[in-house]
This record gives sequence, C-alpha cells and structure tokens, in this order.
Amino acid sequence: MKKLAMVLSTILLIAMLAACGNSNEKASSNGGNESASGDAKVIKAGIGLNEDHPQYKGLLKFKEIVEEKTDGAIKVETYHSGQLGDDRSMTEALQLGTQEVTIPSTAPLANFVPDFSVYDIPFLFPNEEVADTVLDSDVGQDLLKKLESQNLVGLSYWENGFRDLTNSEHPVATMDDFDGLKIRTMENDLHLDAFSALGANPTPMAFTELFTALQQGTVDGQENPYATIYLQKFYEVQDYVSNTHHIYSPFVFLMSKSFYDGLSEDQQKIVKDAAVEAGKYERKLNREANEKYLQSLQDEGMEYTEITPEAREEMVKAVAPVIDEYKSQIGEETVDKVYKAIEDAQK
Ligand code: KDG
Repeated sequence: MKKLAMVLSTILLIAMLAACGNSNEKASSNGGNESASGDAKVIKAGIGLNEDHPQYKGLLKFKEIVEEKTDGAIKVETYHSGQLGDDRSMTEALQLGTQEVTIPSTAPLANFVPDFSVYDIPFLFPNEEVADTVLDSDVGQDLLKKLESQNLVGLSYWENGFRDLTNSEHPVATMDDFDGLKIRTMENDLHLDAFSALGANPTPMAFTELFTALQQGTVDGQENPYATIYLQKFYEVQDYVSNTHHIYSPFVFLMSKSFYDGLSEDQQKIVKDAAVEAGKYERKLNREANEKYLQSLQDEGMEYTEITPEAREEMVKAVAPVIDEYKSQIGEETVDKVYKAIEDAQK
C-alpha cells in the first residue's frame, strides 16, 4: 500500500513538473506576454498625445492591420494622453519588457542613443517631403538600427512636425522677443541650449505635465506643431503663436526588443509593415491637421505673428555655435550623412 502511494505521488510530481515546463516555454516564446483570456500575444501601446491627435488615429490603424493580418493572434491595446507614462518612462518600460510599443518624439530618444539628436538641429529640414525622403532612406533606417543596443526596435518614422512657439506674455516676431521668456522644452540638451542661445529661459519637462505648467504660469510658453497646440487645447492657456518652425520633429514607432524577438518571422514582418503603413496614414492626417489648425487657433482667439525671413535668419545665426558644439557629441559621421541626404533629396 505504502509503495503504491509512493509511486502515485512520484507520477503526480513528474506530471506537475512537466506542466510547469510547458508553461515556461510558452511564456518565453511569447516574450512573457500572454493575455489572461487566451493565447493571443498582447501589445500594450501608449502615447503621450490625446485621442483626437493623428498619432492616436495612426495607432488605431496599426491595431486594425495587425489584428486583421494575424487573425487575432496578436491583440493591440491602445492608451493615449500619457495613461501609461511619458515618452521617457514608456521607452524605459519597453526596455524592461513591461510595455510593448510607444511612439516618442526623437528628442527624448537622444537620451538613449545620442545620434538621434541630429534631428534636433534647428532649421535642419526645409520641408516635410525632404524629411520623409531622408528618414525613409538608409541614413534614417541605419539610425533606427542603433536602437537595438538599447533593447529597442525602431520599426518606422511617423511625423510630429514643424514646431512653433506659443506663449502667454507677448507676440514673438524677432530674437529680442525671446528675451527671458520661460519656455518648456522637451527633455533634450540641444533644445535647451538652442533656446538659451535665442535668449529664452528654457526648462525641460515631460509632455504630460505641460498643460498644468502653462495654466499655473510655471512656464510662459512652449513649442509644438499646430495640431498639438490645437488638439491639446493649449489655446485656453496661451495667447500668442508664431510660425518659428524651428525644428522638424519626427516620431519613432518603437517596440520592445524582447517582445519583437519573441515573435515568429511572419509576425515580425506583419508588425513592421503595419508600423510603416500606419505611419504613412498618420503623416497624411498630421499634415492636413497642421495646415488647418493655425486658422483654428486664431478663431479661438490666439494672436498670430509671422516670422519674416530676416528674423528667421537672425535665429539661424544665433543657434549656429550650438550646432557646432554638438556635432561631435551626436557623431560627425551621422551629422554629415544627414546633411548630405538632405542635399541629395533636394536635387
Ligand atoms: O506621444 C508623443 C508625445 O508624448 C510627445 O512626444 C509630444 O512633441 C511632444 C512634446 O512636446 O513632448
């Protein structure tokens, strides 16, 4: 009797260990990410902008494509308005494997891969079409590959767009008008130094804190594309807008590398293609939005000031020493390649 009990308990133990081994296997082949409700792999995707922004509409397009093409084997959960955190903390969550997708501006990404600061060079791109050509060329794609050393995969570039200045103090037409203005910038040293060179008093801050900071007067102003200024309702707390167009800001569609590595080859292709296709859709919506919302901002009562070519030239000169200073930090090779690609794209 005793013997039988021992044999039975040994069989039970072996069965339990085998079951345990199986589930470990499953979890790791899924990148440890399985829905509680089934076998689908789940992508938690978060952004800082709100649900009205083209970036969120692009994310919904990504979800639609991925869920359809994988027949539900990959589910995409979408979160907007910084519900999962800000650009930096979500990027860190991707590195840790606790979140799968985020789409930050390239500026805070420079804290992970310094080369990304090349896109923070003021007045770099002349227009959106040239930016598309450069970002989608080998030069832009090679930069995305550098993210892998940070446990991140850059699947495609999307568009944030040309950034324009708003503030609550006075119209900004020339360099002198920047004097002492407290401006929130993204968390990026080149942005800080460029605004200091223009005479402003810049403060780095996460996007998720920005509206309150403007409302409470912690800062006088900020800079973002018209679509963001309008859709995030900054006009409620800002009176003046100028077309400074000082930086063209790309987004990077980022995926956690540990999650990506756990996908089958087919699934990797599906998510990559979906990030590219949804990105094209997002760029189109974003351009339409940026075009129409300058008027909407004025309709909401903001005063618009046009920057003359002479005034912009003055700004270009003021930031030139900052660019020189940063070249070696970004990497001379990266800077030269991007300048050359911009030149080629205009031929
Ligand atoms: O979802 C993207 C936003 O988090 C952020 O990148 C927006 O341009 C932005 C900013 O000013 O922080």
